[in-house]
Amino acid sequence: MAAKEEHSAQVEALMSNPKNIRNIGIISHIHHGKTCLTDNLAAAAGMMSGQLIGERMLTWIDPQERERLMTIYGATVTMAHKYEDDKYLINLLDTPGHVDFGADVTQAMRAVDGGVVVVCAVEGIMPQTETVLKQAINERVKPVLFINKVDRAIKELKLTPQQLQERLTKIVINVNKFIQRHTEKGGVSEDWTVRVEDGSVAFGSALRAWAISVPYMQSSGVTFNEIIELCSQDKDEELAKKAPMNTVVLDMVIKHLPNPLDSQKYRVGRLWKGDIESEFGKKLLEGNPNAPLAAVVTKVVYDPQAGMISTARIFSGKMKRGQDVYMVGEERTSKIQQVTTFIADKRIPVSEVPAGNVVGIVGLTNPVVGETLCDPDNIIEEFEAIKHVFEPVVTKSIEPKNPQDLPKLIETLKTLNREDPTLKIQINPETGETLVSGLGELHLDAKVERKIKSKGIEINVSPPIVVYRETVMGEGPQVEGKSPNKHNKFYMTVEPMPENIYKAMSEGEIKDGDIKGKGADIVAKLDELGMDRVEAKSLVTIHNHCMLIDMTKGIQYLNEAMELVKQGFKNVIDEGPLAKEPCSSVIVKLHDAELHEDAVHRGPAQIVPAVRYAINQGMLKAGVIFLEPRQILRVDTPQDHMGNVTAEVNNRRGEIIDVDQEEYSAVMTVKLPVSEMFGFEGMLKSATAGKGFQSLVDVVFEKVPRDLRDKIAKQVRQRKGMSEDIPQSEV
Ligand SMILES: Nc1nc2c(ncn2[C@@H]2O[C@H](COP(=O)(O)OP(=O)(O)O)[C@@H](O)[C@H]2O)c(=O)[nH]1
Ligand SMILES: [Mg+2]
Repeated sequence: MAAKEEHSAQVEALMSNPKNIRNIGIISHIHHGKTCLTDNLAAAAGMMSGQLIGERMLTWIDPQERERLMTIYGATVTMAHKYEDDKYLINLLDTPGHVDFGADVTQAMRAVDGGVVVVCAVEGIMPQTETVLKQAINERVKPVLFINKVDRAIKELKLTPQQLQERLTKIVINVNKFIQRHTEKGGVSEDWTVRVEDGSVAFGSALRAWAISVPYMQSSGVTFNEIIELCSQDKDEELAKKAPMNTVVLDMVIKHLPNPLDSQKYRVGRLWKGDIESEFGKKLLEGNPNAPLAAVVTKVVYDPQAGMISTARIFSGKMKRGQDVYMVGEERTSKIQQVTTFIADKRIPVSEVPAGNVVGIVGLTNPVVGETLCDPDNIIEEFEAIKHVFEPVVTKSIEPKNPQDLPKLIETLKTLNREDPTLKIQINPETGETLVSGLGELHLDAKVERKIKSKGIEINVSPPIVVYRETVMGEGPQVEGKSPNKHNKFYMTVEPMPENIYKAMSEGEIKDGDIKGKGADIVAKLDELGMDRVEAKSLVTIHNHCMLIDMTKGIQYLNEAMELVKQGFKNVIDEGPLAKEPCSSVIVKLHDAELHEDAVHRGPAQIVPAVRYAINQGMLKAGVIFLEPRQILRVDTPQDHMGNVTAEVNNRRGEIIDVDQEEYSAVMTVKLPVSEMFGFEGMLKSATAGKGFQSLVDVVFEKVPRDLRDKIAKQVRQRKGMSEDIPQSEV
C-alpha cells in the first residue's frame, strides 16, 4: 500500500474509537522548540526521514516561515502511536510562539483537549509561556510540561547534575504556581498542576530526539546521571536510542491528557451557549457520534487550488463528503466537498469523520473562524466566541499604487481577515483609505503586506500609526440637539462608563450589539455589576464598548425613529468629536425628545444630525480625552546595561514597573506607549551590545496626559486632512 493510503486506512480505523484519541496543542514562547518537537514526533511516526529533523520543519508550510525561521501559521499533524499494546490516534497542532501570531494559538485551543507546554531549560518561563498557558486553562485544555533544550543546559551551561536538577525543579515549581493561579477552585482544573513523579513532566532535547521522565526511568532503567554523561560526551544518538523522545512524550500525552469523551464532559458547559441539560446538550457532553452535528471552525487557510480550507473540531455527530452543513453565525447552508486529516500541508481525504476529531474541510464557502456548524434541519445554539488575548494596536494605511487595484486589494484583505481575525480592517468609503491594524509590525508585514504583494498588487504603505480612543473625563450637562428643520429635538447626556462594566465588555462577558427582546441576560449582568436596574433595562445598544440608554417614557413616534437615533449614536462613537478617532467607554443617555408627527419631517437627514450634535457637544462639554495603547514588556538585559535601557524608557514616556536582578542579568518590566515604541527593539539591541531582548506581557489602554491632548489631536487631524483647529463646545 502506498504511504498515503496506509496512513488514511490506519487513521480511519482509529477515528471512530474516541477513547484512543488525543487532540493536543504544542504551545510555548517563541523558539522554545515546538516545531522541532512536532517534527521529531512526526518523523518517529514514520512520516519523515529522521535525519531531516531540525532542518525539515514539516509544519513550516509558508515560504516566509523558512525565511524568518519561525512558525507563522501553525499546522496539524495526525499520527498514530502504540502505547501498552493499544493503538492511539494523535491530532497534534503545532502553534506559533510569537505574540504577533497569537490568533493561531487561541483558535487551536478550541480544537484540542490537552496541551504540551514546552519550556526551554535555558531561558525558563517567558511571558508568552504564561499567555498560552492561561489561554489553555481558560478553554479547559489540560497541560503537561516538556522541558526542552536540556542538551544546551548540560553542554553550554555546564551545570552539575545537582545544579541541573535545581534548574529543572525551579521551572516545574514556577509552571505550577502559574497553573494554580489560573485554575478554577473547586472546578475540574483545580488539580491540573504537573508532577515529575507521575510523568506529567518530561525533560529532553527535541533537536537531538531524546527525552526522559520518571516513569520511563523506572521502566527502562536509564538514570539521570547517565543522561548527563552521554549528553556531555555528545553521544546524543545513543541517548536517543535509549530514551527516544517520541515514546516518552507521546506516552505522557496518552497517560495524562484526556480523550475527547472525558474532556467534553467538562468542556462543553464552558464552550457552548446552549442548555447542557437539554436532550441535545446531553449528547453533546458525551460526544455522541450518532447525534446531530455540532462543530466549531478553528482555522481557515486560503489555498490557491482548493479555495478556503477550514479546520474544525467536531463535538457531536459526523461529517462526510457531500453533506450540507448550516453555519449558525452566518445563517446559511454550505456543502462540504471533502473531509480530510492533515499531515501539515498534505490533506488526506477520508470518507467520514466522527465526533471527537479535528477535521479538515474543503468546500465551506466563506468560512469564519469560530463559526458553529450544525445540521440544516437541527439548528443549534452557537459556541462561545473565540476570545483573542491582545487587541491590535499597530495600524498602517494601505493604498494600491494603481487605483484600479482597489477592489482586488479589498477582496484580498477580506480573505486575510478570515484567516486571522486579530487583524482589523477599516475601509473609509469616502476617502478610499484603508487602515489595517495588527498586533505588531511583524504581524502586518508577514500577514498583510507580503501577502498582498505576492498577489501582484503594488501598494503604498504608511509608517505605523497609533489609533487613539476618545472618551469623556466626567459627566456632562444635558444638551439639546435640534434637527435642521427644527421640528425634532433630543435631550441627551454623556458620562464615562464605570470601570467594572468596561472590563466585563473587554473580556467579552457583555458583547457589542443591539439588545434583543428583553435582554434579560444583560440586565442581570449589569445589575450584578452595580448598574441601576431601570437604566440597565433601558439599554438600547452597545457599540465599541459604548452604551446608548433610552431613559424616556411614552414619547410619541420615538419607536419609529429609534433606528436613526442609533445610527447617529454609532456615527459619533465611530468618529469622536476631537479627532474622529473611535470612542470608547462612554455612556450616552437620551432623557427627552420631541418628534414631528409627520414621518416625512423626521427622516435620516433630520434625526441623525440632531442626535450627533447632542452627543458631540455633550462630550466636548464633559471634556474629551484620549486613551492610548500602552504595552507592558519584559526586557531581558545584562545588568551593566540596565542604565541605558532605563534612560531609553524614560525618554519615551515609559515607566519601569519592576526590576528583578539575577546573577548577571536583569529582568525589567516596563510600560511604554505604543506611539513611542517604534524603533525600540533596535535601540534595545544597540543599548545592550546585542544582548537585550523584549517580550510582550500585556496591552492596556490608558489616559494620555491632558497636556499632550491637543498636540496629538492636531497630529491626527492633520493626517486625516482635517483642519488643525481643535473643536470647542458650542453650548
Ligand atoms: N540545542 C537545542 N536546540 C533546539 C532544541 N529544540 C529546538 N532547538 C532549536 O531552537 C530553535 C527554535 O526551534 P523551533 O522548533 O523553531 O521553536 P518554536 O518557535 O518553539 O517552534 C531552532 O534553531 C531549533 O533547532 C533542543 O532541544 N536543543
Ligand atoms: Mg514553531
